Amino acid sequence: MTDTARRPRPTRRSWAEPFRIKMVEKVPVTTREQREKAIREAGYNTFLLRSEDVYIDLLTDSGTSAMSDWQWAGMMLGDEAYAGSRNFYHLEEKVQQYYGYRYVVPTHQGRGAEHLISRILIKPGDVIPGNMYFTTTRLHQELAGGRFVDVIIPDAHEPQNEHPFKGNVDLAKLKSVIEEHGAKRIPYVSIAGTVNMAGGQPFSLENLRAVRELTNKHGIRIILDATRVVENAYFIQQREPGYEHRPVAAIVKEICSLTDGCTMSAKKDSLVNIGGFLALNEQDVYEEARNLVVVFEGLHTYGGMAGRDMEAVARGIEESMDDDHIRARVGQVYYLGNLLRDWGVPIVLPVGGHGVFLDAKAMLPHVEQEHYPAQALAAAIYVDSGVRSMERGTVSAGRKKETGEEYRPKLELVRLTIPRRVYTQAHMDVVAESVYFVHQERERIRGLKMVYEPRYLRFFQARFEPL
Ligand code: PLI
Repeated sequence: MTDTARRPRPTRRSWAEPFRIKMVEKVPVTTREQREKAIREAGYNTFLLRSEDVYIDLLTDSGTSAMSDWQWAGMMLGDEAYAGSRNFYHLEEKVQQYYGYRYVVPTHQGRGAEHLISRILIKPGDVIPGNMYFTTTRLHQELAGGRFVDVIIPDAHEPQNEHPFKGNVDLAKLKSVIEEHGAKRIPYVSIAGTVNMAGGQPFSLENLRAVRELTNKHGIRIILDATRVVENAYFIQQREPGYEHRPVAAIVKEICSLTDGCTMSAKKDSLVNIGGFLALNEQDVYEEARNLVVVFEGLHTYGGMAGRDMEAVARGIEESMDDDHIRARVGQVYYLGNLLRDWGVPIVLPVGGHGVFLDAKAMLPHVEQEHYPAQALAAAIYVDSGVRSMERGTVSAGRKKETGEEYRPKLELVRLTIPRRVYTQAHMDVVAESVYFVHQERERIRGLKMVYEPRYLRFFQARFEPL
């Protein structure tokens, strides 16, 4: 649209972000030729691009948020004592206040917490049911000798299915997993807020309550992946009858009260660049975590974070629970998602909490799944506009632990992940237009072959060549 283009007169009132910008960072502008060279050198993997070659970075919402002036002010109050930092006690207080768990063990980020809880609770041969896998979570469960079993409702695997709570657990499936393996082989059920690999889809409180009732009967714990639980709570407020007038913070507390502990990557909901924690209610599990954190992360009052980082997390937790903040955060994701949906680009519906997920299978039916259509699509979008996205399909799913075969997930997606408080509506317009034009020319996109495959979490470092 040019400066002189006319817009139709308004028929509604808009909302705007509950903040204003007081510092900016220049973003690199590149030519198509430069981008073609950059993606070739990166082995057609957007993780291997240099950020200097990226215009709008929608690789992830993890650790990419803009901190507030209040968080930055907190950074200056870092107490860098090796032991007993006051920032740890502030963090502990905020986790107890907002999430409601009794005990807090800080970790450098989410996977540090996943490592600890997997090591403590999982014995070789155990089975961990969950509402769809997440890459690092499943890997730590497997490294501890366990096996992940997916018990999410089947609707979650269908991109066009508009079920409002696609993150729900299929209770019949969970029941049959318990019957088949016995409660003794199930150390916990793993429940994630706004399920990442399903497209950022929430569970309902009604469903979580039913899971709690069933697990209580069998004496099985629930461990929550609280990484994006505030976004999940926002969807409950918007969609679940009876919650429309509850503050998001109250809904988060209610969710957590139905679980026995959580792992947390503070790099998402909590608006920081680094940090995480494990929170628990059981004293003996906590004691073991406090023992192990010293081995793998750092002393139990810093767990791999600087004092200043813990202060930023403590303050970020409080900011993340604000209803105006979360409405604007998810609202921006919806702005992008609605544009793409209206322009006929196939995306996962409903639009998720942290990103818009393109359905690469629907977009590139001419590319076989074994030739990684989502990986190829992410590379094509980058070349078109310098917008960096991420594959969430076959490459991310990896190989089966038992047979070494590649998983063939039903969902073959490209994630346009929106960092919190970072980009403007104009950035979203540029992204949507790029995806639209790539969609128009989709028949030109060819598949890829993998020429280098790392052993763990291969999507981060794998390299490809065009077919
Ligand atoms: O990246 P970490 O280690 O702080 O957190 C791991 C992690 C755990 N659970 C979930 C649901 C995640 O999304 C997650 C990390 N996600 C990343 C890095 C992402 O780009 O989605």
